[in-house]
Amino acid sequence: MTTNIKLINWVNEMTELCKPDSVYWCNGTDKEYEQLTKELIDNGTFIKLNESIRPNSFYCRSDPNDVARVEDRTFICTENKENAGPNNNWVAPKEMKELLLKKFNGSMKGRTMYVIPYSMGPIGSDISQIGVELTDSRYVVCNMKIMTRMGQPVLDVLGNKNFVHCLHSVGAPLNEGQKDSYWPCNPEKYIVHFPEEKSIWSYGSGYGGNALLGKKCFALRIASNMAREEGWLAEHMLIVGITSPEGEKKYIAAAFPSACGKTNLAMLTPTLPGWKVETIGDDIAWMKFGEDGRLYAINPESGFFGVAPGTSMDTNPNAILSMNKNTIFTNVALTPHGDVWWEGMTDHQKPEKLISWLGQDWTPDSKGNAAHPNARFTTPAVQCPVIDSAWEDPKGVPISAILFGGRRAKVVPLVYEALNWQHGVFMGSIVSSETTAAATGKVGKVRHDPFAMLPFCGYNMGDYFAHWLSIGDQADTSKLPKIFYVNWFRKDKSGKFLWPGYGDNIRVLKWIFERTNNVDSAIKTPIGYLPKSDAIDVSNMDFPSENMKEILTIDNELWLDDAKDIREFYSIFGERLPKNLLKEVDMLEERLKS
Ligand code: GTP
Ligand code: SPV
Ligand code: MN
Repeated sequence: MTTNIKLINWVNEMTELCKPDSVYWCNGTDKEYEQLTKELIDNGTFIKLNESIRPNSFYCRSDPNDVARVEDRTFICTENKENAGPNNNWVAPKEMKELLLKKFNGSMKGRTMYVIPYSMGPIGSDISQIGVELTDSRYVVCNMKIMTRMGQPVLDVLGNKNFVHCLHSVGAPLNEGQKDSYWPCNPEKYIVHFPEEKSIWSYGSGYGGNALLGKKCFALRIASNMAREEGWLAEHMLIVGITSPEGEKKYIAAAFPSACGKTNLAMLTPTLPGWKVETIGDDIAWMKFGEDGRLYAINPESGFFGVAPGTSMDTNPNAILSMNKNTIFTNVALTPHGDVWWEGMTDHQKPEKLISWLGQDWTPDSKGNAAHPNARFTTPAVQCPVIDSAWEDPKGVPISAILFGGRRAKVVPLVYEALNWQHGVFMGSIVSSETTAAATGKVGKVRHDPFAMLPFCGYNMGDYFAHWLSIGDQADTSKLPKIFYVNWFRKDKSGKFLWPGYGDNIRVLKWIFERTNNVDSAIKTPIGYLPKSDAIDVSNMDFPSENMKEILTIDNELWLDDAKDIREFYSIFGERLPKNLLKEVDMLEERLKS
């Protein structure tokens, strides 16, 4: 329990507004989780998976219209529209509050309102932040139990301090006697942030980043505002430890857009002998300067909410092994033995008759996918076989390199390195990537997604670029991470991936690792440093040298087209775009033309 008056008053006010039948304060115990999963089974939301195959795990289908983040329904409500920027949907706070008060009025009727105190980051660490989510979804409580540290221990460290107020309702009140849906939600959705008062109001969706408010809403959109005010970074990045055969260990962070390979890189199984990769986090990094002047990163989450399709013992065995117990699966397919299946899980073996994510009979001859492309597993990070021993270290881990990347079938080479910090910030700002199923809307369309933060930066992206530049200005340059850009997704003319990716990405990481030790293995090109022709280790792999040449080739004409496109993209930020980034485009063009 708590004596925090702010919290008690807020819970009372929101109870009055949302009118739930009852209020329940989550204590975070396993017993509580057991009770909630039982209720979810009774409601038809969860199906218990076969205990002898996958202990304490659950299968869940969402409403087919509530399967991913809704970017067009996501809002940043600042007093001044300019502060939200062209990268965000904006409505004036007063107007939005009025609208939301109407939506939330009685929105929890017939349901329980759960109070979830949670910590992003290890409980009690200086770097950690506390939020409280009020929700009428048991599914959300169960996922928050895995994804965050939650319950009574958080209230104990919160004491009388303030916290991020997170209100969530699926927007499906129940009349007396009305039977609940297996996945209650509302066709009208609002994912709303008030960065100035540090609060989040989410209405209508029960899925992923729309509803688990600690993740994108808090740890990125609200935290990016805090980070800017306080001089640190809240980023859409994985964090990974890499140890060389000589026993030298370094940590790197990498920002790729949603469904572009963070979880896979975070727990990669190296195909190069002697190299070791260990996981700190797979989605979000909070980075601050340490006393030694280096950037240190923590993973604010305690679980993985990972993309299921494409995950197999071949591509990501550590993910498969992480989810062998205590896991929630959403929108995958169900096997006759009470286990789960998805596209890409068993490439050597056709699945038997399944029940699809839509609840229909499915065989390999059926139309459509068995699992939704954005089907996900929610699993505790501690279960990852290669979790790093420092993953909960409140100091964080020192970062030696920062990678940016995206899905680009053409133009962008396998890897290149920034000339300096400012050029690296430029590289982050020009990330563009084909859209994926992680958000609703068209898939496969190339769009600008600077720093993989387009949907997650909680303020004007022009100011965000300036913040990144200022991080470089504050620092001792020799201690800053080196910046790289990678692209695992180059395709040949027939549309096949040129680079095998996954475990073979260690070969690129090896080059990056060596470059952070200033090994002379690069040539200067107009876009940055590229690996010398034989610098990427292709030992014990069948990779034609023509292919290597192709994925390391720069076509100046295509890059000049890209530069034009970058100028156009930059223009939307007007005065807020740092002049030094425009200078970087000028210099890029000059180098490409000379
Ligand atoms: P979010 O959780 O949405 O932020 O996604 P993510 O960035 O963690 O992406 P994830 O690692 O889950 O990968 C998304 C999809 O890309 C999966 O279907 C993977 O199989 C595929 N993928 C990941 N890495 C590679 C790679 O190196 N090459 C290829 N071709 N595909 C990859
Ligand atoms: C992403 O879309 O980047 C995710 C999934 O990590 S969600 O939590 O739904 O945002
Ligand atoms: Mn993500």
